[in-house]
Amino acid sequence: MFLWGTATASYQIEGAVAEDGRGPSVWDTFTHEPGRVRGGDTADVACDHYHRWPEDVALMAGLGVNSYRFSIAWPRVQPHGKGAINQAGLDFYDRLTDTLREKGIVPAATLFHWDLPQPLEDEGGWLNRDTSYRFAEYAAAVADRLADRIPLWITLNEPFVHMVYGYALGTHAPGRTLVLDALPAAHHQLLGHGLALRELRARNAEKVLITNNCTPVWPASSDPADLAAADAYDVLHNRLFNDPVLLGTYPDLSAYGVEIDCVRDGDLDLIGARLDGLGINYYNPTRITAPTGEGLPFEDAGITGHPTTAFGWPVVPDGLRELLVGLRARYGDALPPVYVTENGCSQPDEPGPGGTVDDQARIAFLDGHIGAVEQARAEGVDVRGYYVWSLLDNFEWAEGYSQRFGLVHVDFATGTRTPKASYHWFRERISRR
Ligand code: GBH
Repeated sequence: MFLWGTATASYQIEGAVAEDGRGPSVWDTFTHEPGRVRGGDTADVACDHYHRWPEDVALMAGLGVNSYRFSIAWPRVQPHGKGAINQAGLDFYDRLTDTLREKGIVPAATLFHWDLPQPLEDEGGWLNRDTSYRFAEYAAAVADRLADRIPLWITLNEPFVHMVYGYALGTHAPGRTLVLDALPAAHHQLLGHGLALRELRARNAEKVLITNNCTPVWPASSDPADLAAADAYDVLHNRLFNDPVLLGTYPDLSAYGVEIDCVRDGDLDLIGARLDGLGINYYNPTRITAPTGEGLPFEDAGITGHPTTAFGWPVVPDGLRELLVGLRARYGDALPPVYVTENGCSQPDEPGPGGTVDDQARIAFLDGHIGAVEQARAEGVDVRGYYVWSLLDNFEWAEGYSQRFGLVHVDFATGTRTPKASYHWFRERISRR
């Protein structure tokens, strides 16, 4: 069964940040620091999904999706990031899981979508190897409770983005600006993935994936310097995360004057253990040129000549086909079935007269990208699912509530949900298959 779904993440939709024993996460800390998030927005309430989840499940049932990808908030399950398990936190996901199943919607749970318990950050966060072991302990507790009813598990969401924005550039929590010294955050996340994978297997989880955000890399010209820069970017963005989980090796970084010096014996065996699928999030390709100054071995050249989203990201549906076919070409039989665990766009959606949201640009975006998935399948790539980011307009990290990605509009003053035109379009689109 091909999975058609929508995706969300705990911190972006739940709110209720201090309820039923939830502890603080790095994102609670970050959003409450001045100047971090546009407009000073926080996710203290967000979509209030923690209270309105029955309405949100009903919206998905009305949409006709057969799967839902959500994330579990570690600080609800383990408020201190270690030690005692907070059963009230797990109860929330238990109820959600059962209700989804009653409606015929396959739950797909992500264990880490960036909301690290603050007490672990206080001990170094993902720069500290101990966090990998803490993550496995948390994964085991969640699986003890839910592995019998959740068939699809995603250990980490986009470790690249979490490393780069959270630890290298500081535009996301925890706000560190270590540039290339952020690399241990990559290895420790991946080690956490490998250790959690082992715990999930021990508890008979049906399918385990990791979700990497991948981008096709376009050299700005055929000049050898641009080609070399594009290759360097591909290594850092894509291969640094895909190679270890699919091949059990890291790409060679020595040409760029860096190394991952925290790898210990046995780590890559854990990280490279067999996966049941690779989750990929696709938003857009990246065009790369040779650097003009010292520092990083590449520069983003920007993409012109394509429509853009409200965020300014280029809309290139064929990039998704290119990415999928490229993964198959690079990894061959080492590539497990692929699930597109996120794809979508922000648009300036506001209700028009009569209260409807006529988001034709989102419809065009989704139509093009679903077409690209079908082409990739026709070209031999085993794609098993497609999840729209997102079900609801939600808290878009450093952009606060200013970027709307939902099939369903949310009025953040009242919490009112209004399905957009794209919601009705997607229902039609998936019922036709
Ligand atoms: C995902 O990250 C996250 O998983 C999700 O939580 C988030 O809400 C969603 O996407 C939307 O942002 O500068 O034009 O080259 C996406 C990671 C990183 C993808 C930035 C697009 C830059 C586009 N994104 N990237 S551009």
